[in-house]
Amino acid sequence: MAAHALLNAFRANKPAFGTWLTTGGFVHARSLARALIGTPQQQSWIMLDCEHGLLPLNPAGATEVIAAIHGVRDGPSALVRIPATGHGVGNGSEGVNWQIKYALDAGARGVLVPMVSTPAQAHEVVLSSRFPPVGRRGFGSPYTQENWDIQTAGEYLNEANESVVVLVQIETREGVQNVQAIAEVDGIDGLFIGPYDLSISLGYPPPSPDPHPQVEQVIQDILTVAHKAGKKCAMFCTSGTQAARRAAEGFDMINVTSDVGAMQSGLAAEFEAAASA
Ligand code: 3PY
Ligand code: MG
Repeated sequence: MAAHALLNAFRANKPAFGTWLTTGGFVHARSLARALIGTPQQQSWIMLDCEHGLLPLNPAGATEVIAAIHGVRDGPSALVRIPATGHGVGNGSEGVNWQIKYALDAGARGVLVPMVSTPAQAHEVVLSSRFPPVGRRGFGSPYTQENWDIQTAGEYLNEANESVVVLVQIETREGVQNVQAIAEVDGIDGLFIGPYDLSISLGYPPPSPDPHPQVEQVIQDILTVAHKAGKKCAMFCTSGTQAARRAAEGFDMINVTSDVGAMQSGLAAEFEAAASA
């Protein structure tokens, strides 16, 4: 089986901590993926944010960044958040379908689809992410297996349906109303809570840094529903302190920081230390 730190953590029922990647470039992604190698901390995944980040989804852009991450021995799983949202499904937009194809053909170990609000939208995500007979993903990329470090396209075909992680974001009012039915869709591996969109769609201010208490209640309910349906639940955090709390609450997958956030807070800490001399 190809290296897949996120899936290993899921299977071991251990919290999978990860990082948001918001800017492109091979060297930048490689540096991020290597950052914790040789330390006791494990970065289980890196999310290429092609929704709000400045990363191109086109095959060369995503493929090179995924290759940079997967070239690190014992490194994190590269995942892609696609630009299209669940709202496009069934509304004449093919975005979700072809963007999942680009991300997975580029070798991503999983996909995250923003703003999935109905079980029908979640089912479309599964169909686009899984090969037949489970779904209707097309087969034929000449490159994907290279980015999975396996030899042949046939081996990839055998492994992909079991190993590709399919996540949908719960972050709309309608998504909250339908959360149980979404969690029960076969082929969805987990629900990923976006606390910023969730807050504003429910009429509350964005987290600063923690969510409003009413939103917090909804977050805890989503966690319960996901686990009752036998699915993983993921949470977006912006600091290690928040992430530790979410892990203690039972979240399975937790964002700790972003490339830009880590750079800025690292600079701030070092300059503060320098100025104190
Ligand atoms: C949100 O909080 O809305 C997110 O999508 C997190 O990335
Ligand atoms: Mg969002």
